[in-house]
Amino acid sequence: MKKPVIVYPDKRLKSVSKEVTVFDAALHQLLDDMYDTMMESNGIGLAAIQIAVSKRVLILCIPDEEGEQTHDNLLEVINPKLSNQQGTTVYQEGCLSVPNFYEDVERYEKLTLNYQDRHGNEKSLEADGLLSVAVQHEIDHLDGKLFIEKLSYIRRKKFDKEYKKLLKAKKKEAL
Ligand code: QAP
Ligand code: CO
Repeated sequence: MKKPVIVYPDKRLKSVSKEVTVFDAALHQLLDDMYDTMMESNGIGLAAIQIAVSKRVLILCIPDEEGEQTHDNLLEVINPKLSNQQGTTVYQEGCLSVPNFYEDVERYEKLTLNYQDRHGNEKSLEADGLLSVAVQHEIDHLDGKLFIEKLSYIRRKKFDKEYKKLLKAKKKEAL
């Protein structure tokens, strides 16, 4: 089932998520709810804290060459650990918890991801390109960090201004 996505400046987005120790039906339900929420919100990645669950769980579904998001490309990542980070790359990022704002962010170009799947099995993969960027963006959520914190001073000022304007417009709409 689709869940509400919490948005900046909600303080829960700053919390550090806890390791998963039990791989049960409740965890599988969480992963399924995250999938429904991500797909219905037109996202390519989602961390559990974005639906207010403080666990080290994230999902990714990177579109293929035709721009299609297929269930075969769904990656369910639990208790992730990064290593072998190499190079730098810049990508224009967005976030379901920071709606309608996109800005260039610098990340590692390549990395190795170790994680557990929904059954607790240990997995490992090498990532580059958009997958690498998305993994880093989502792991930041588990550590209570948002991509806007990585912007230069001048770009952060631009964000503060634009986002305030957006929140004001939304409040008006709600009246
Ligand atoms: C994180 O972000 C990401 O503002 C996933 O109105 C972003 O799925 C990883 C979205 C870029 C790598 C590169 C944002 C949808 C989706 C919005 C998302 C919006 C509608 C963001
Ligand atoms: Co995000």
